[in-house]
Amino acid sequence: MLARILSTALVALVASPSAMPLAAVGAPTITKPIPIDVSNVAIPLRLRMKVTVLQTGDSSEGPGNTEDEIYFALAGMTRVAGAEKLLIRRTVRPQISRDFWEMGTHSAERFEAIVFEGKLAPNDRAVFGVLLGEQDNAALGALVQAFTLAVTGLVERMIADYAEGAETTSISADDLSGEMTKLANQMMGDGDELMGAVEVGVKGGKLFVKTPANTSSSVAASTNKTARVMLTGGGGKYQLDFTLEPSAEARPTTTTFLSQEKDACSQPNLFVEAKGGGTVNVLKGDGGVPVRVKDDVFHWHCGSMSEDDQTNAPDDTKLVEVTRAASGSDIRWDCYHEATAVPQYSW
Ligand SMILES: [Ca+2]
Ligand SMILES: [Ca+2]
Ligand SMILES: [Ca+2]
Repeated sequence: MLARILSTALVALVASPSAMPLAAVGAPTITKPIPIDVSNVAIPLRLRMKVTVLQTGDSSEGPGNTEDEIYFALAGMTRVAGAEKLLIRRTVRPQISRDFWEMGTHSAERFEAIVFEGKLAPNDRAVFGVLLGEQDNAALGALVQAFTLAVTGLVERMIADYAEGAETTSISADDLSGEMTKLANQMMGDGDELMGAVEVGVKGGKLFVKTPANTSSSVAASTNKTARVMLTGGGGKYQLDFTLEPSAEARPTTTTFLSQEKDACSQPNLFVEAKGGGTVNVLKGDGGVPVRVKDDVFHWHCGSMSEDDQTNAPDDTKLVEVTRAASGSDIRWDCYHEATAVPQYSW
């Protein structure tokens, strides 16, 4: 982009009669560099979000309920080159095998998502409200107050940050408020819990995060490019890590937990065939050793390589994390689907 602007500027210089007055022809020419306004060049950016569970909310609701059923919802607004746009609400769940991202000690520990990919100049801005939800059957009465306080504060904060320094924003601000209210009403209507809510955005080419009062959320650390937010709603503890980066960087991979499978091997060495050839040796006592497998039917060898066992993991399995008991023969396979994350919004 800069190179194109530069070459255009040079062509303009050569072609401009005023830049080459006739009187100067034949005389030594001194070409002064033309100042180029780079203060508002749009840069292609990506905003990533990583969600990590530290403690599930459902584990406080009784024995046997170890896993949370997590999803996220979001909406936002952009002002790019002076044009305002509402980014309409969406609720994000995996598209395969399960309705929800199950998270906890027996399922996924984390997943990654992309909030947006798009060009932003320093004068542009983008703001998003991100809600982390948990499927539950909670009583509506208890949810209303928590949602109302959190979402009201969040929307006020977002509109203030978005409108700052702008001449007209009222239409988008009203629309955003409507989108966020619809999200909250839908989540409450389903009896789902709000684990946390955060405003995240880009202003002046820099990342910012805010956690208004009553959102059960707090900013643990933040720079112009990264931020960590802790969510403690619904009796749980979740960590959100945001990263603002050039969109030329590789997109993150997001994993979706499918199931746990069990097998047995009493030998010291367990060789698991990996996608693309070779084996990974998993020893007794190893925990969560990742192996990318060729598909849902993958082979493994207990001790002697002449044995050839196979595990029939769920369809769509791309990755297994292998855990072996320190003594005895138990093997646990945590099976995941793996895919490249796609942006929730792009421009
Ligand atoms: Ca819950
Ligand atoms: Ca649960
Ligand atoms: Ca639940």
